[in-house]
Amino acid sequence: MTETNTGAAEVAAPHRYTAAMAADIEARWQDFWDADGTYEAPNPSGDLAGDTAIAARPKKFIMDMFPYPSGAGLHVGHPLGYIATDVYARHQRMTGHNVLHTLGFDAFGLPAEQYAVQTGTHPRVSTEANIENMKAQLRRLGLGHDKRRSFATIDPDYYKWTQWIFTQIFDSWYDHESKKARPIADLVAEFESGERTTPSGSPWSELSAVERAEALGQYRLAYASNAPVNWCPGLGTVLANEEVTADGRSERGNFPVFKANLRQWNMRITAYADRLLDDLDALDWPEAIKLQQRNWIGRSEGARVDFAVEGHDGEPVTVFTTRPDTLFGATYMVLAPEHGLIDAILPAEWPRDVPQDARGLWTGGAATPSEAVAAYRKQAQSKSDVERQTEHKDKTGVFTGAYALNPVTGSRIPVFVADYVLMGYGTGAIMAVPGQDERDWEFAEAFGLPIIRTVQPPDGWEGEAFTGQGPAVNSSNDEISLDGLDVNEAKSKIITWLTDRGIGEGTINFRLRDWLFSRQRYWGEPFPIVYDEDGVAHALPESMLPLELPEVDDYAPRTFEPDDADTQPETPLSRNGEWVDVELDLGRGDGARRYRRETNTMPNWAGSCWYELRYLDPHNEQQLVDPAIEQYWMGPREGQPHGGVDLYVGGAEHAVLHLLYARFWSKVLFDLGHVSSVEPFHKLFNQGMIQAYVYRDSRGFPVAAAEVEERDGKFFFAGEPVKRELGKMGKSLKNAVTPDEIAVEYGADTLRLYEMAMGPLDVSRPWDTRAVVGQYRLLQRLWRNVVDEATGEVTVVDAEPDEATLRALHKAIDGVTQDMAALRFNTAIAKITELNNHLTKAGGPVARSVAERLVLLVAPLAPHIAEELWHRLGHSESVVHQDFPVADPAYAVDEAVTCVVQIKGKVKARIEVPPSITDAELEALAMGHESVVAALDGAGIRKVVVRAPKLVNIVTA
Ligand code: ANZ
Repeated sequence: MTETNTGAAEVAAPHRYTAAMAADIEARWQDFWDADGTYEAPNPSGDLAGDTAIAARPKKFIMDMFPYPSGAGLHVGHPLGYIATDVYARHQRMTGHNVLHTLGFDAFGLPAEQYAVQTGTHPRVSTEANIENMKAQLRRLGLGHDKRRSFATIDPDYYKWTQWIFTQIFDSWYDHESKKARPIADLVAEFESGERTTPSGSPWSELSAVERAEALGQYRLAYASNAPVNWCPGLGTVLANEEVTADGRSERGNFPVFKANLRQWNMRITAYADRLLDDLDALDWPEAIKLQQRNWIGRSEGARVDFAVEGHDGEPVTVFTTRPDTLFGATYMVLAPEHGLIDAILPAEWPRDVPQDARGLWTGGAATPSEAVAAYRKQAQSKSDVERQTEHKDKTGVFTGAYALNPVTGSRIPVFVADYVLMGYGTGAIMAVPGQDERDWEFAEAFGLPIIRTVQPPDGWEGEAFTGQGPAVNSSNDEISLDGLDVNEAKSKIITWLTDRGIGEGTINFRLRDWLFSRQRYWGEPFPIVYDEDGVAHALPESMLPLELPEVDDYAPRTFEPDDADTQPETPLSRNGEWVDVELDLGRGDGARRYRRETNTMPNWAGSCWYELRYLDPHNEQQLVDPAIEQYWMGPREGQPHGGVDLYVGGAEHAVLHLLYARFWSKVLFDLGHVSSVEPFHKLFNQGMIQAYVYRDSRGFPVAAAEVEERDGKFFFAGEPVKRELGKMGKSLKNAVTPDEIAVEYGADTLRLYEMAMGPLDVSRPWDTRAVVGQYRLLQRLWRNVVDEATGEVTVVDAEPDEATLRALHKAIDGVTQDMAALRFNTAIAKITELNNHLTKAGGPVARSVAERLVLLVAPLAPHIAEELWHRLGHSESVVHQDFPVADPAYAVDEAVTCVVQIKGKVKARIEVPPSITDAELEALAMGHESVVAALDGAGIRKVVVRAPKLVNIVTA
């Protein structure tokens, strides 16, 4: 406890702003705001319609990335973004906007399920308790949320609509001609009429129900397929790529992970790759995040080229290459170990021409090609994609015994299987050009394969691939020559040549993969899918939603011997026979039938893919969201051509997956006509992290940070010196600080101010409990400028402020206004502090007009004390909906500053300039000044150094 806020001083000043007084003020106003519905934003219609005058204002939809309700509760790092959006939202309310700001909970997730497995407590019970705890913590911060709009993703009337969206996605397909999703019924109609041929070529009428389902499955935006997935027997579940470490083990538990073919649900997000890329341009997002999304989508322009396989009349092997210009240098081929054509091209025996010296390496010591490939596949199965692609790792592979023909040189080139080629990218097969590709070079060196350069490297370039630009060499035959062309010219020439001969074409390839959507878990949304006797999947009609999770005793996935790759997952839901096997009438005209439910659950991402929409119309039972309400809050408008939330704040760790998935769902819903916004989030802002000091003793163990003492810049714990470093905040590092303890010690307003004052919002900053008191003192001085600490009387006077005070006031208003709009809350606080100090120093009572405007300036940042002072100043309406003060330009501009212009260090001119002048403006002004022009007298200028607003230094040649 610090002594500043308790003790003797209070007796002398019974009306001083102290922690106890802050606690009283804060609790009182929080109760008032709740009872009054102060933060309720009216909808234009529906059950949340309210004050029509407010609904007629321009809207602002301000949103946080909603939290997972963890059992550990909040530490002071968590609310940084929530406070920031709250300050911004309050400022927007005070500048004439109808502001929607609320917060829900992303509440499905693994921790609650694991806790259930350990303790038997139902995940719903522990999750709801955590939500209540977090709500109480958040309420103490005075966040101005419209509580009517809050929900958790585990609420059945929320996940009803998550399931409904799934059925919409399932029942649609992507029409690449009109470039949008359309109802699957349209596709059926095209198949029926013959306008579109079925994948098998047979007329639709002749297909069985199963064949029809298979045909549609190739088009549906949500489809089940047998795909190679990361199967982790030790955890009993399939994992996303992100959950697998670089050395092929589970991030959690460190168990081996295997590639296994399992039947899983997928979302065809790849259909939207182009639109997901293109629409980024109009979004107001940090460039770094846009770049990460672009890289993740990974658009590559290149070509597909067919290679015939010697002695094999079947399909050729098609490769994807970004460098078709290097085709003359393709001296071998590689197929991914999982490639479907391998078995068809394997000869029964090793050919005679396997080079003698490399025989052991090429054949892996196996008696036949099929044995060699089988052994190699087994070995490759246990590696992750990342591991397989690691550069400069020893390249492994085996010869298939087959040869392909290079279509331009006619050479026989050996076909290898090697794990540096991935099945999930391009066609899973490459033409290898060691002369121009580093990985191919390494492989060719290891296996003694020929290397032909097809791009001229610079002089002296030896011993490695040349991946740069240069003229083509060694690239002619009787029909075509690329020699001398640069890379781009050569690419387009060879693509035309290949296309004319029907053995290749230009294509675009994306790194983006379809989204694996099944999880073998209990605590997630059940799929609204049932299978009939033929195994055909059907979506449940809306009337059967929500499909609620069954009550179960056993939440655990079945785990297996960690090394047993041949096992199959058993989902917790599959053990509930009564829930799984059901008789239903799906309304398809065939009456009640027996079905089996899908027993996977949706991944954690599902609930956060559309939650912005539910905030708009949270109680709608008929529709996902009323279109008029959606249009009002989310619809496109000037400067926001794709519509979306006006400000979305959250951590940069969600740069890709959450944001990409949400964008994808948004586009599907738009295509199907359910929403008017194409994009969910127009402006995105990533807040920095609050870091914390970790103190370690001589053994390196963290000690309780709260008990560390500082003496002369050194740190001591229980008398022993400890070392300080910067790290994460959390229980394990013994440095977690909760908002509750800071609120008890100083009040929530001080906490809010401190968090906002720590630095620019997007920069990470270290928490320092000792520094919090600085903001507490600011509030005490603010209080003292309005209230007499001894009597509690308001001291302001109805007098005209002096000129200097007017200047200080309007400069502050002007600066704070700009800072608020730009989320620069730290500098806004600095300006408020300056104004407040000016008033303190001036002494004597403060003019009412100044005090009131100061309180309004503070209101977004420290709403409780502002509300209290506002009422004490005699107002009966809440400060929350007052107009933000407007600066009077006559007082807001600073007086001029004198700028000195020097030439070769000698002063040649003095110019009066505004203090806000930019370097460029100042340089132009100086260079045009008549004394400067005269002094230069046409001399050559070597350099101009500008330090706005005070100095311009011209260096002549
Ligand atoms: C021949 C070639 C010559 C290539 C050359 C590169 C340089 P990006 O840019 O990432 O799209 N590739 C294609 N499919 C692959 C797969 N499934 N696994 C591993 N590598 C694969 O990379 C495309 C290039 O990566 C392709 O172009 C192919 O190698 C390789 F001088 O083909 B290239």
